[in-house]
Amino acid sequence: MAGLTAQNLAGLTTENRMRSAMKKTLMALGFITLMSALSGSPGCKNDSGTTSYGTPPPPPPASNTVTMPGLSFSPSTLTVTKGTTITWKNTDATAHTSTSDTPGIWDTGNIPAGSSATTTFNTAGTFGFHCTYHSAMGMTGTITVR
Ligand SMILES: [Cu+2]
Repeated sequence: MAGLTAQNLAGLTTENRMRSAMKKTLMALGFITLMSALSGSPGCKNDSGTTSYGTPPPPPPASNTVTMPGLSFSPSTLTVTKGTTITWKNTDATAHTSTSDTPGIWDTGNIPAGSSATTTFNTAGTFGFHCTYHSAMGMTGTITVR
């Protein structure tokens, strides 16, 4: 236990010294690059995994599915990060669409029952959407991209 602690402290000191010297570079290259550099260097193997510092990289864009049960979107309100691809999965017994309220942003066109379509959201904003067949029946939603 004591030996392990000493080793960890030594590792931490080494990391901190290295961090000071390379701070700007590390900040530019990011955490992933640091991790791969450490794991790619056998001499530094004791250092990898003993400490965690800095801001983790943002999570990769999520893949989200919106289903269409009973003349509705589920979820009807969602927030995603830029770059997210939404799969519109028609789980209903009738055809639907996912169409932006503002014309021309996106429109899946007809999605037959049991089929899917995808839309990738690369622009931040809040977008209302609807099914062109059933918007009057409340088949609407809102997606926030940030
Ligand atoms: Cu519909």
